[in-house]
Amino acid sequence: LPVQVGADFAYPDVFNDPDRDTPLYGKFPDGFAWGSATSAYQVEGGWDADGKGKSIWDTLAQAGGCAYGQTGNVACDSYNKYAQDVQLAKAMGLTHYRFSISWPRVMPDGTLASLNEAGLAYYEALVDELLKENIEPVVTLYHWDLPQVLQDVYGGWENDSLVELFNDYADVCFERLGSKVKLWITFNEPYVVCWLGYGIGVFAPNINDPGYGPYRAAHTIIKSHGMAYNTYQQKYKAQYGGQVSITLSTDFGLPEDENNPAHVAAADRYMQFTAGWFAHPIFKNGDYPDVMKWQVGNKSLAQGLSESRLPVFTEEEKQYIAGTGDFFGLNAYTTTVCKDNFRPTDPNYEDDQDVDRYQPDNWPKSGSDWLRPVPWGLRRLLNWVSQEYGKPIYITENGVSTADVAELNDTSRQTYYGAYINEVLKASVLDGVDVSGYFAWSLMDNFEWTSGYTQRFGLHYVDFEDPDRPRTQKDSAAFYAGLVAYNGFEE
Ligand code: LGS
Repeated sequence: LPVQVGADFAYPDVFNDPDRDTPLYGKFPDGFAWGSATSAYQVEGGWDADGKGKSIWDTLAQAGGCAYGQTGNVACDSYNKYAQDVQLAKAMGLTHYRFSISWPRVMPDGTLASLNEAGLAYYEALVDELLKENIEPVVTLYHWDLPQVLQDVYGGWENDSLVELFNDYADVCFERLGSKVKLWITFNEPYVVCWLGYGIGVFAPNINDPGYGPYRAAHTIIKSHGMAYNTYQQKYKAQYGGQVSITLSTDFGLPEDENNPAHVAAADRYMQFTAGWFAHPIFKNGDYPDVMKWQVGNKSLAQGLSESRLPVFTEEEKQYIAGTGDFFGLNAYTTTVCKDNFRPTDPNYEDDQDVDRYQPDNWPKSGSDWLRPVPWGLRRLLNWVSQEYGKPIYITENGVSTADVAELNDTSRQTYYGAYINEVLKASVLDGVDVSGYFAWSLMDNFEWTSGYTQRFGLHYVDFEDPDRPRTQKDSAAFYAGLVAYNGFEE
């Protein structure tokens, strides 16, 4: 397949990017990490196997909360088929594989007292299988599947008790897998956890409290991340020398009018409220972005409250949170147009940002409503992240869905990967952004949360009707393998 860069996506000319359709040929830096990613609940199945406890996603899905009443009870059955998954990764020549550990598989009730050796053994076997094939494991500790008991007893992430409980869990994972795993991610996309889970209530644990829930949950998550990072530094760093960080998600915020400073500020504000919420404390000074303190603080006062709805870190907390990321894990899929809509006294908790956001109707589409392919947005986002935080960046997820049909000749996915990865190359080579690696979402079709199996993101097709869950390579997997083999784009 020829290298198709942006040209296949017919964009309106309004958002002017001079070299967006010009391919760049060449290689990524030596040692660039080429991976793909999955997460426990989305692929493992085995929801109650060998002593695993229930997670908040088991609860949501089993109660019928996902499309067509579908669940991750079996999913891709990776709990039994992990060796096959490793072979898929190997066949593509991947250097890295990112997966997550299910907390309730390792600790069914979320606490050390319930430690489940069978659960740990599964991850030890997966890691050994990867290392046997010379593929580096990248482990996410929390990809959304909180032990249900911690939701029932403590109310989940809104409760400060989870800081130490998460630290106990992380400590066990570091201790048991640390000699073999060198790249650790504490949390996947806390923005989604906090906003969708505790704000608008569409994801587990389905709490609808936009004014307070997200800010409280984020506060606990940031402290939990900081404590786990410090635990690694104190107990394991000298011996194992690994890196620990967090994966954050944001769309690129594109100002509706780049010559209008109010819209430029709105686009920045949008990225501060999504990525900066966590990145500012962790990579900068241990505290929230000023713009969030202003927006959430002033809003609160205008709403007649006596104090800001944004919780406050103590000086001691700020100190242990600042500088707790060895790299920036970035999940990025699309771009959102941002327009200033400053409403300082608006009592509507649903929009503390004062940013109107939309994606124009004439942008290209995918199998997901929210995902419009905008390759050049990723280059600009990488530049923004690099300028803001100055850390090496791993793109820990990027990819595209297609509708739920058995399509192996997935040309749109090949176009997407070609175009997006070429923009990563431009950011790396032309702009000097320090990009350390790229992970395609996903290794295979899997359980897409509340969308169930209706959106397929995989490089491999999975037949969910067949009890064996057979995997079949899509053409995009071969295309991606070509980029991996050359370490870039061959002219
Ligand atoms: O599968 C998830 C992918 C696909 O789309 C993965 O588990 C996540 O880490 C990541 O969030 N992923 C993803 N992100 C886009 C989320 C958009 C949510 C829009 C929801 C509208 C109600």
